[in-house]
Amino acid sequence: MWEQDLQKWVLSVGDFVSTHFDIYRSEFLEVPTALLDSVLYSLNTGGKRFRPLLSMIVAEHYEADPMRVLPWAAAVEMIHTYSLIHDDLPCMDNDDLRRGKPTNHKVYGEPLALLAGDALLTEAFSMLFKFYQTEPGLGMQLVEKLSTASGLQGMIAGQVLDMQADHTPVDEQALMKIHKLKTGQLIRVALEGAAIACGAVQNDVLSLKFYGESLGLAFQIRDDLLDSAEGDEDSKNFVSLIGKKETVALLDEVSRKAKTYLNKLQNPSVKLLQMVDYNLNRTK
Ligand code: GRG
Repeated sequence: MWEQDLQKWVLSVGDFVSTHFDIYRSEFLEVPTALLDSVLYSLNTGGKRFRPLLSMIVAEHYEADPMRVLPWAAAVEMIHTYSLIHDDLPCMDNDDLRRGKPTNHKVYGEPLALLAGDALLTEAFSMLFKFYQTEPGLGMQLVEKLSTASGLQGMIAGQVLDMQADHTPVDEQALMKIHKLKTGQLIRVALEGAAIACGAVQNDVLSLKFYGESLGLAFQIRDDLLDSAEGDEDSKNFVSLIGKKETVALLDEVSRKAKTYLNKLQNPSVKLLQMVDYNLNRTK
């Protein structure tokens, strides 16, 4: 039932990002149609919108005007989408399918897919400028949060460590570090940035940040369990490293930790608690 309740945010985020790019189609004719098609293909091919959903639940929690957070949520989703397009490229994972559909480069070719990812990365920050320029202090803070989480110290660092782990075997601690950076940072910042945009008290911002860090790790552990169940398990999967039973126990422990941070919020959030359970039970 609560998932149906959240479906409106899934649709809103889709509409919001689509409108953003469609404006280029109608008003800025120098933007090539093929580029917009490639960008929108990946933005709108059945992603779960897990990160923007978290942002919008935070907006609900603080009873904020959705438009205060929606551009932030969309910017995070744009960064996430770019990372998937680039991750699928032949020079990275060389994947043919994503979400059960041909990957961006399989449809649009490698050069355009690369550039669609670049455009999404750049446009995410343009989105922040467009919607938060009237509050420059907030806007700059959001730019700092998103660039740090997705860049050199965040997601990209995690991706590089992940690549290096193809040649040098990792232990459990090293794998956790990779996932905290590669997957966890963007999930964490989706929550933290939304709390900042809503003007949450500092203690709440911190609690949501720590909740996000644990949830981000839990998200990746659940992903490893799902990959393993599908026979898609490499040496960097928690299941191959520590075993299935231990991975399930680790997921349980990290999920419980995420919930403890929610207890520290000024007001409880049932929906954020449910997102931990959603991750525990998700099948895709
Ligand atoms: C910039 C090349 C490059 C990589 C950055 C995030 C990342 C590193 C690569 C993406 C590939 C990947 C498998 C990352 C692990 C995180 C993860 C499980 C991503 C999938 O996220 P979901 O399940 O995706 O939220 P949907 O399809 O629902 O949008």
